[in-house]
Amino acid sequence: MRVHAAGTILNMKPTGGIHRAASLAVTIGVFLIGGCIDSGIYDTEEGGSLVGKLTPRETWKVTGNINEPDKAIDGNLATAAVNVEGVNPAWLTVDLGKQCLFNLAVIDHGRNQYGFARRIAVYTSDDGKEFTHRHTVSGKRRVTAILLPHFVLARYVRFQVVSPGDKPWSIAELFFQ
Ligand SMILES: [Ca+2]
Repeated sequence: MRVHAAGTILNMKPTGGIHRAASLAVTIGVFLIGGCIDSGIYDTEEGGSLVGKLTPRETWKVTGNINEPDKAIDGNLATAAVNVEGVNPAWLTVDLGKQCLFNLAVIDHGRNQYGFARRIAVYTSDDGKEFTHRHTVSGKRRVTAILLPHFVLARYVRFQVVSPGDKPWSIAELFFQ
């Protein structure tokens, strides 16, 4: 029994070490690539947002077929990019300025709390031309948080309405982590 117990311990030690090393490597990788910039997640200067930052919002660019797409990234929750009636499918693409690793995208609908799409799809791209579908989820009142099934390394993120909601799609601000 003693030998067996000792063997178990000996077997466990290297495994644990490998796991710790792998975990450390992932942590370092996420820190170096994923953050793009090092920032506190609970940053009161960002209006108390619970979501971290990838690249400075001021460096982002946005395009889309909805009204005033710039309002989706102006750092002001009181302003919003709003879908024009009859535009279908509505979409919005954010250029983060450089490739970042992330697995969470958040659409804050701001004052138009019912301005969520019934179904919303997320695509990503490295060059802004070829996009890959990453996930489709149901929109939510007030805030639609989209947790991607896998981490994605990408520079461009496109949100596209699959099924419109009762109110015009409204994006007060976008967040990524
Ligand atoms: Ca805004």
